[in-house]
Amino acid sequence: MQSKTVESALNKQINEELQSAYVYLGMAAEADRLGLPGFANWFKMQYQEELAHADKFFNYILERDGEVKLDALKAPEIKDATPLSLFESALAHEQHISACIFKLKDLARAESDHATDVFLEWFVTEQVEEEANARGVIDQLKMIEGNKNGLFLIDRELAGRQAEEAEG
Ligand code: OFO
Repeated sequence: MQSKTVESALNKQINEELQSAYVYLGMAAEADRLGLPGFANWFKMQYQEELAHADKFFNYILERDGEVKLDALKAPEIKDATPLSLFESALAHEQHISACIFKLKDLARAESDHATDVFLEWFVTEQVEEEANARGVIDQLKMIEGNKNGLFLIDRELAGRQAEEAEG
């Protein structure tokens, strides 16, 4: 049985992951509004990946004989979006999630919760990839400096992201 402090922090992380999903769903809608179906696809896949992350925490709490407590979500705030601002927000969001995971890991160690410490390893690695993915698209968008042909090509590339890749 894990400590109640760790359990409560894991429950908070379910909310963070579901909030991430909600943010990406909002970004998918915004990308569609901007006429970028490939971007919308990428954010929709990311939305699904975040749901899978929330599910991992959900299942883990139950596996440890804990109690899942779900909390309310906030509406995503996306204003005056551009292709670049969407991905800059995605990167900032992932950096926030990385900080949450590191804090959780510190807590698990402080509580001598070895199982949770090991469970969180996957997320540490995943966050490196999530930040790198967003950064990669930001680099491409900066390179084209708003050129429409370039944007068309990036949109086509992002349209290729498949659900399998998003399983996480
Ligand atoms: Fe984006 O990795 Fe979960 O939140």
